[in-house]
Amino acid sequence: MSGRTDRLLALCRDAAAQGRLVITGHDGADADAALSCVLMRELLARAGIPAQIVLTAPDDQARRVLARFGEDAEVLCGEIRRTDALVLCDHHRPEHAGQVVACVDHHPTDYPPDYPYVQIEPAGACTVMVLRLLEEAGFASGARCTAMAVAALYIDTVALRSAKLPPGEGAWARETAERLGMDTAWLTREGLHLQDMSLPASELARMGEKRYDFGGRTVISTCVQTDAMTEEKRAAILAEVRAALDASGAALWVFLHHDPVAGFTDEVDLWPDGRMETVHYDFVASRGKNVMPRVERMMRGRNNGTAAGGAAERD
Ligand SMILES: [Mn+2]
Repeated sequence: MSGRTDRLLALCRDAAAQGRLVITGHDGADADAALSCVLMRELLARAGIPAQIVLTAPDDQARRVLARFGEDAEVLCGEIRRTDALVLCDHHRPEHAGQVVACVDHHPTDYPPDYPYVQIEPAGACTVMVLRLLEEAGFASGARCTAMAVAALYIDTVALRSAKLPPGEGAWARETAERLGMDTAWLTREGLHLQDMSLPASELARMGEKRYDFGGRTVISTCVQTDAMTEEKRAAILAEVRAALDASGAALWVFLHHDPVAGFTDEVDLWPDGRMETVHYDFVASRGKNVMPRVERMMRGRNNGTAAGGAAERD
């Protein structure tokens, strides 16, 4: 048992003694959010702490991946109550009422939250962080938990291609997948998550949607992974993003186009005043590691509510 797992488990034990302890991922839970909740439930269960997973609107991929591991997404869905104590996985800003006891996350921020237990570290997948906590707490992680962490890693890092993958984690994932006889072709397909570009632009514009609150300003981000973007399609998608931004009242919309085959990311920032700025990365950028920390600094760094600014404010 390490100092931090002692502390985490003691906090969770206290919270569970006083009411319902809920483990949750971000809204529109992706595979990593869902799997990290499953491993967190495992950690707490091994320590004899009752807790329940509550997911909100898990995406299709999360549902598929959960099913592969014998977990029914429907059973894990529900509503978070004001009186719940919360353990946040794969995010660090609560999206629902409730008292946050702990967060375990791999989205770096210059503005960490102030909960009794905060663990935000660079990692390819949050599920890997929770796997390490299981091991640190002295519980054998077992093939099933390890396989869930490997699957989350493939899926959360564009099949081990994303810049957020720390050194060594890709090799660990490949070796472990091999050792456990996992279906790496399936993992790679899920990880690349190449979008069906025949979908309407209005749908492509909303893929992978996440909302952020940066000091009271709402930022929305969506992303498409494809090796088949055309100029025409891109213009149509950006027109839909522009319309969605206008309807949303958000302060900024960050649209990401990842091409995992050619190995680049284009970030398009759309502002309510009509400006549009593109940042090109000559690698598959990570929304959590490369994009949003800079956007957060940019949004929080503004000292008044005007929409002015842009390139000069960026670092
Ligand atoms: Mn994640």
